[in-house]
Amino acid sequence: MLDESEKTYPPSDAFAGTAHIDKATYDEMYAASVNDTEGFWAEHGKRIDWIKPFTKVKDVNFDYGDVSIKWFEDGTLNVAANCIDRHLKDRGTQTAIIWEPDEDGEDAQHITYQQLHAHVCKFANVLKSMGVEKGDRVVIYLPMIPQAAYAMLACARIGAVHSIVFAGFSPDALANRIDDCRAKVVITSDGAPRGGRVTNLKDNVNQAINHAAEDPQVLVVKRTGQQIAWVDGRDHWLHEMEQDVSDQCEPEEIGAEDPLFILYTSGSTGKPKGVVHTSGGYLVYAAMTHQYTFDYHDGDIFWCTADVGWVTGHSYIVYGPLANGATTLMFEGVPTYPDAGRFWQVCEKHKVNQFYTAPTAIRALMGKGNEPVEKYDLSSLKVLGTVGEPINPEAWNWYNEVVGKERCPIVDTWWQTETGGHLLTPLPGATATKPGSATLPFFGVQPVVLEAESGKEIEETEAEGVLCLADSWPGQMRTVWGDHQRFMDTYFQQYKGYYFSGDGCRRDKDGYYWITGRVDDVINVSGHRMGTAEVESALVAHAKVAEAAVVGYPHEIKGQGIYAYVTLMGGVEPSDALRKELSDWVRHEIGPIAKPDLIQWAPGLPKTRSGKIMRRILRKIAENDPDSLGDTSTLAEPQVVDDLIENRMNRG
Ligand code: 6R9
Repeated sequence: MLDESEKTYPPSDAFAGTAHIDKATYDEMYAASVNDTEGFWAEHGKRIDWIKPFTKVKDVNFDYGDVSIKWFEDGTLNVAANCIDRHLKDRGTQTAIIWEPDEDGEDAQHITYQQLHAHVCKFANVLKSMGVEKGDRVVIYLPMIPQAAYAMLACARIGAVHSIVFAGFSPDALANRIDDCRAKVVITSDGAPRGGRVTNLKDNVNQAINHAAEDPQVLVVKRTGQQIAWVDGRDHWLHEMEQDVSDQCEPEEIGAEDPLFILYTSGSTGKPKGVVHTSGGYLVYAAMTHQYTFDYHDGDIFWCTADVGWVTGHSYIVYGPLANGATTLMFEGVPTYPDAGRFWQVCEKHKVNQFYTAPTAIRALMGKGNEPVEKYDLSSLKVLGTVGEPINPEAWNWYNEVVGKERCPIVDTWWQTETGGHLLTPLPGATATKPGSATLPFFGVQPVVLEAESGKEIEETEAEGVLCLADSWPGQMRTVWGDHQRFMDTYFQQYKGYYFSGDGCRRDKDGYYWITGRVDDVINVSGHRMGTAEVESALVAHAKVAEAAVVGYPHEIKGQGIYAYVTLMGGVEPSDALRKELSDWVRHEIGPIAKPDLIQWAPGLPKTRSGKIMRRILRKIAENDPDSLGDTSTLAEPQVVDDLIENRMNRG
């Protein structure tokens, strides 16, 4: 649990003095944004370039059964032109992307806006030559290399819809996503170096396409030069295809509500959902939050350490920063390779001004002591950000003191794949922060706290319940790819008239929000969302497993770990070797992030008489809190629980 510290950290006068937004401005703009939402966004929608300016601002209906979300709907634009072409006149020779490779011995690259333009145009022409047209889907399965950004922007330029699949996902997970969006092309690389090891990405793609129903073409970026298996006619080298195309490509005119990308994310039930973001509102929101949340100024070097496979990488490595004409740093590696000083070495080397990472990385590095941080000159840093999960005050304090030298405001940004950009966040020149709190809403965002059971809105300032949003904002997801009903069922059914975030929260006497974590069956492992149902279905797909139930438990570094209760098939003997076999199986089925941390053999699972697994009880056992199981009177076989408690894996 977060232990609330009463200590607050107001921005210094010096910081507030030069910031885009100070407290008075925040108060005034926030009031305007909720009192006259249309007027506010009509104005701020102009921060991007429109081919045909919008005349309608907002057309939103949150009523279950009829949900429809449109922003700037009659405007047209091109997202890539906003991220590249419009900067060429004034900052063509400015670095757009700094690329820092996995090995610190390999040279970093500085890609200017002019060069970015040429790369993206060529890439777009290659896609066109492969038959990709406006509205077609392109899956991107790449390491953190500049070509990942080129690929995204190339799709945006021609109006194709990209769907990035994190390179850590397995061939099966990739196959499901290729099939769900019916991808025409998959973009990958021969291999993916990360932390000194290489993943054979092209191999994974070969396997995925073998399993998939779809038969996409494959475009391959040469990254490692390793040997790969090749299918003639289907596979193409990017560098070969680029030889035959021009470095000019006219941007397509795209409707504001045409999809920009699909990004799959885990929910509490079923397969991952394809979250759909559209072009106009998303870009306005990503750009505006990037500028204000990080107080980004021209010439600053911005580094978001996320992978482009997650929404954070979409909004704050690529679209937000580039729409603002920023210099964005893209890092191929991991925080602990070659050693625990890598982040700080990169900050020093590239004079990073804003640094944005996840609590799990902060905790892992905090565990390595202060020395790896203190070795480097971090005086360029101005703002520190966190995202992905609640940050415990201890990690917050370390980040503030050891990394930021108590000079850099910390922005704890709460948002989701579904929200496109920050919803709750401090603005560094405006908001007094409290360690562990995501503080206050961004402009136009109307958070409400509802009683979980009754769904009643809690009017008092101090409140605890589930976090919902009372109205839309331009960066909101529009639908689930191919399944609008599922979109409505997931986000608008339980609490009518609101967008339900799936998170619990508390609002304190100052109106500050404290996220308490998911209230559904989603666990947050190192800031990555994992549906317990997904891990369970992988486990039961193993021939030796009869039944499985998966819950989260507190994990010192990862935030939450994956705890699996497994009932074996009759006659199968439990063993440590089998534990490893099952862990590896899940890793193989979904990917390393889904691998259970603890597996407990369960002769039976606690169920209600109607056969529903009582996860609440399993959670308590996994949290090593068996004394507060609560009401167990509906259990079909109470003795099952005694056995599970007796043999629990997590004794704290
Ligand atoms: C951007 C991103 C979303 C879920 C979200 C919540 C958790 C994200 C947080 C946070 C507390 C923060 N979360 N940021 N919890 N404080 N600052 O992470 O998107 O991968 O979709 O995850 O992550 O539980 O609902 P996504």
